[in-house]
Amino acid sequence: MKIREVPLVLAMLVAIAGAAQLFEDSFDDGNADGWTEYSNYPDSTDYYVEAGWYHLLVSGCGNANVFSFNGDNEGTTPHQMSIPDYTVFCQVVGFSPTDHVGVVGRMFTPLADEKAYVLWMRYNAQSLELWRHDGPASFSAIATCALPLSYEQVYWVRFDLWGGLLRGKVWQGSFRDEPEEYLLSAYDTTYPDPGSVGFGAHSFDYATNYAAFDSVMVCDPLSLDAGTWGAIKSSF
Ligand SMILES: [Ca+2]
Ligand SMILES: [Ca+2]
Repeated sequence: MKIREVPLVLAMLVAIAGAAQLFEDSFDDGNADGWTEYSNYPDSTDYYVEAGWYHLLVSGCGNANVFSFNGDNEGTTPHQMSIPDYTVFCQVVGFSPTDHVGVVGRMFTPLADEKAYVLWMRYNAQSLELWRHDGPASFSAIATCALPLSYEQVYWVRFDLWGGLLRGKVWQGSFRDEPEEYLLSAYDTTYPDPGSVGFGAHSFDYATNYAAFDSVMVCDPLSLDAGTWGAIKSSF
């Protein structure tokens, strides 16, 4: 396990960003309370928090997925977001031989309907792809780009859902190393409701799907204008 605990970055961002923050979880309390776990093979899953990272696993099945969902509106199950436009940040690690590790926005309830936007890191295709999921086994790639991806490497992911404008970035290093340019973007208004945020792993083949996540932050885009964001990031 190469991933390590890095609580300082998130703590500082929360302190500095203040109102920007709609939701965050760094899993540093050792649990994933509040998260709703979902898999199409629920009996073959394992979920646990270790060293401040949230691990999700599904093994021994074909075309299997494993996910977990949350949001700042705790009045729903799963928790949903309170507003439809937001930016999701998180840290991601994928483990061999998982095909796909994804960050999810606007996940529709009930979860079994599998309607959402997912920013997929496709380790098998060495690409970043934004898919609109319209139901089990029903999806469309609405933006794609080539992206070298390595197992056990920690990546930061940023996923914007601002109205119909959907954009993604992936980078290595620290939070403040975020590149200015997005890797991909699309315009799609099929799912305008807040839904839940989440993350997970999937493979088409019969495989173990295993990924870990940390430093989840969901921000209000109105607080992420260039000036404010630049000031936050330059301060640590
Ligand atoms: Ca917790
Ligand atoms: Ca953590």
